[in-house]
Amino acid sequence: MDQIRIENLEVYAAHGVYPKETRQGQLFKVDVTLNMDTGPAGLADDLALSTNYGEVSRLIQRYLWENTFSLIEAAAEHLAREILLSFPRVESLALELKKPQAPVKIPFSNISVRIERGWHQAWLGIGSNMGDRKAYIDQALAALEEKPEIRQVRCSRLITTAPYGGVEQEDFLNGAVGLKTLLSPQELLAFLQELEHRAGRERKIHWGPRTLDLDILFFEGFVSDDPLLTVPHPDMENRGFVLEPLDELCPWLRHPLNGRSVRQMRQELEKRGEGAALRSLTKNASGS
Ligand code: A4P
Ligand code: MG
Repeated sequence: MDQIRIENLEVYAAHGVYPKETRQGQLFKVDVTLNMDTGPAGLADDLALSTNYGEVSRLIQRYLWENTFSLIEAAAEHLAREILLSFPRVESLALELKKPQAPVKIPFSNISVRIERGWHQAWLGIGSNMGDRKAYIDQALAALEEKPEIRQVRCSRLITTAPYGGVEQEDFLNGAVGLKTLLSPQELLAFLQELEHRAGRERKIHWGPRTLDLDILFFEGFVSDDPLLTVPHPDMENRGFVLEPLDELCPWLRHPLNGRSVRQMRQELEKRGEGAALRSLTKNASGS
């Protein structure tokens, strides 16, 4: 990807663990590489289509001056997020925060922290089978849209599906959601659980009825078998209620573990006659 780079930007700030550092402040230097498509701005020779490196520099100076952190890790983390939130054309960045006057009693030329952060593509499953199902789903979508660290939220059509998994319960309304986020997979899960909680969800029966269920199906290249956060979401190849909506958004997406695309997984499921778990497909799925 194209890059805009700022090197050795000098700012005065007061980050540090020792009282003297936060009282007096010291010199910091910042390198930042902004990854973005500079093509449109380059072709049109138009700053409005690019990211203004002067504005980025001033944001860095202001942010590091106005906020005080003990650790340069924290200063870098928060600064990176601030830049990504403020300059929407930047897809990802590398940021190095240098502390050349750090209080170390041995000669050194530099001490720094370097991090890489950016927007990640995630795919969610969304479902409800209690109360006003459509309203619960719409509220969750609105909350996702409102979260600054989430953007480009796109929801598939909602479909009515028969319950999967052997628990006798009402039909579900299911959909899939694509979004970009600055959150880590764990932070995204915590936010989804907060939305489930806001929808009054109670965890009584495993696989049982719920006002709102939000699952992380895929999160960019992330793979985890931690029971608290398993990604890709297990068992999706057997679930028509996951694959059919997902197929509408990203048929080409490959499962990183089994190597099959969403379209292939859906077709294989339907060949086994199990896609028929889907009872009806509704464009404007109505409420409960
Ligand atoms: N967890 C682990 N990985 C993830 C992940 N990728 N995304 C953990 C979200 N959560 C994840 O989930 C239990 C635990 O899973 C959480 O604490 C989280 O840390 P839960 O939502 O409390 O319980 P659950 O939803 O009852 O269990 P589970 O295993 O998540 O069930 P599923 O897979 O969500 O399936 N039939 C139809 N037609 N439509 C449905 O939507 N949904 C289910 C539930 C069953 N049958 C269905 C449907
Ligand atoms: Mg769940």
